Amino acid sequence: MTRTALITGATSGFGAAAVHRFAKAGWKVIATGRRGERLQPLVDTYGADTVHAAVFDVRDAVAMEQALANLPPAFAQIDLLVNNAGLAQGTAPAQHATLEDWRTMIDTNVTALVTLTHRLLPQLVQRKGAIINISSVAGVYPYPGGNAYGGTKAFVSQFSLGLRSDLHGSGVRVTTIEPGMAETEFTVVRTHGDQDASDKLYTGANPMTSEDIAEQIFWVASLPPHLNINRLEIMPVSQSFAGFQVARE
Ligand code: NDP
Ligand code: 8X3
Repeated sequence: MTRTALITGATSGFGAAAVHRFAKAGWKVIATGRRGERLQPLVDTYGADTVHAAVFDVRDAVAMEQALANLPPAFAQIDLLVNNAGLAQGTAPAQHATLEDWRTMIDTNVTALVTLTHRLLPQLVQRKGAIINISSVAGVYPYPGGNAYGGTKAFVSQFSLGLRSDLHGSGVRVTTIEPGMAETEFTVVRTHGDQDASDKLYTGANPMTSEDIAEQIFWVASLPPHLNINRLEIMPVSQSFAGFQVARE
């Protein structure tokens, strides 16, 4: 039977690559994001029977509800929710960060994610579906300038484990994927549009690609139904850990 995935943040990066991966494998996909002009080519490529574009800002609960209430019947039964839409804003230390950036990250990475999850949980339970939440290594390992971004991703990881616990016995699977450095529009967004900073970060680093992460999302979703990957941390070989720091007088 054809299964249906709802993938947020499908206009770019991991989300767009995941739409391709799932659509090519025969899934129906609801692709969401604000930039509708980037979703339409996905519909054109795979056909309106395979990809449905739902254009909304995940922070707008009313628009989200309208999009879900107006799904075509063929897309209304969702088996997999991929909570991928998200962003970092700023790299400044906390004492120099803007409250606006922090709120944008919390509204997008946390509030929107729990709103959509809460909305879809009843049907995911009914269909013994699955949830894949895109967190980050930033939610596990602190680094300078990670402050609120890392906090939002720590929430995503712990929320996912909590869901797993509450959904015990329901057959619903919950996975957190925690990627390290991957080249997408992430750093251009984080730096408020600094393409040079993004290029410098990734040049020579052999970072992961969107397709690398899409493949992991697809693998997790394709496992036999008795298996649950709780969390999957994945980095490029070129990235690892640095030590603690000590400030001396
Ligand atoms: P991109 O910037 O390439 O993609 C982000 C996606 O999120 C876009 O499709 C964007 O769509 C969507 N999005 C952001 N804000 C909103 C909003 N308010 N409403 C609707 N959609 C929104 O970045 P990535 O693909 O790298 O990021 C995907 C996820 O992976 C994020 O949660 C990110 O935190 C996480 N991540 C990224 C890593 C990396 O190194 N790249 C590593 C670890 C985690 P649009 O702007 O069109 O609305
Ligand atoms: C993005 C990965 O290492 O830039 O979540 O924080 S990192």
